[in-house]
Amino acid sequence: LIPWPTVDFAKFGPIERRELSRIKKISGANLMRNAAMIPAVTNHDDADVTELEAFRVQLNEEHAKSGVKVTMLAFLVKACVAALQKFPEFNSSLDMASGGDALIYKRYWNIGFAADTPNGLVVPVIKSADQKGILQISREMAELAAKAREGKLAPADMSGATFTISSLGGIGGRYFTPIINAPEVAILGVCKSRWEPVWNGKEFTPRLMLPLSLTWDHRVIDGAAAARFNAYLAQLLADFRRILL
Ligand code: CAO
Repeated sequence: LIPWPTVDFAKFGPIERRELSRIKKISGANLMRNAAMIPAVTNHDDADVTELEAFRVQLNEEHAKSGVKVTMLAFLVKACVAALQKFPEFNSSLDMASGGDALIYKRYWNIGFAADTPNGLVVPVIKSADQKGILQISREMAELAAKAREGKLAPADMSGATFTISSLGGIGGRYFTPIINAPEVAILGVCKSRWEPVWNGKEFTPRLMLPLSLTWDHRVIDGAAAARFNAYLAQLLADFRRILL
């Protein structure tokens, strides 16, 4: 590689130098390794969450006094666990002890979620998400996100993830290409849902569509499997009863 350009910016105008936060220094090195070393591809899709959003609003009305806010992210965690169970290679890691010649399939489902904090990005983990309900996941997420903002996450809160979700749904955007959190082999990026006219065979109807972006490690996963994973995830989000099948 040719050397990084060094420019004396002060020659062109006033400047100010600020040290990167500790979190940014650590995550930057990890992101650079993961972006450079993983042959990553991203598939984009949309999920019809019209009914799910209505259900979420209804749940929040029913639990208004409990102090728990049910979020779309909690449903995504549960739907991802079901998709990871159906497509187990997405919940695996390359066995680097053997030079990457085998896959280690994890029979536990711990879901990391990217949390934005004043000091940078951290990824707390919902442990054993397969064994938890939507209300418990929502409660734990709120607690972990609060700890993250206060800089109080312990290393154990941020370790052991088998898959990560990065949601920009509360902020905006359409699609993005998240970087895989090694040694995981895939990550789901989620953006803000919006009302769109969708053709139902007879007419256009207004549907709430959630943009999904799945980035996957091409050493482990093929494009067809990624498209199936996204399609299944979208099916679950469109009709959450399917999670029982
Ligand atoms: N579509 C539309 N609206 C959405 C949505 C979606 N996909 N996801 C959340 N929202 C809404 C919520 O319903 C909420 O609305 P109300 O305040 O009206 O109820 C609002 O957006 C804010 O949501 P939130 O951000 O507080 O909650 P969350 O569960 O969606 O996210 C957390 C929690 C911790 C993930 C989030 O605060 C955060 O840090 N996001 C940034 C993650 C990030 O930086 N990712 C990029 C990593 S790569 O650099």
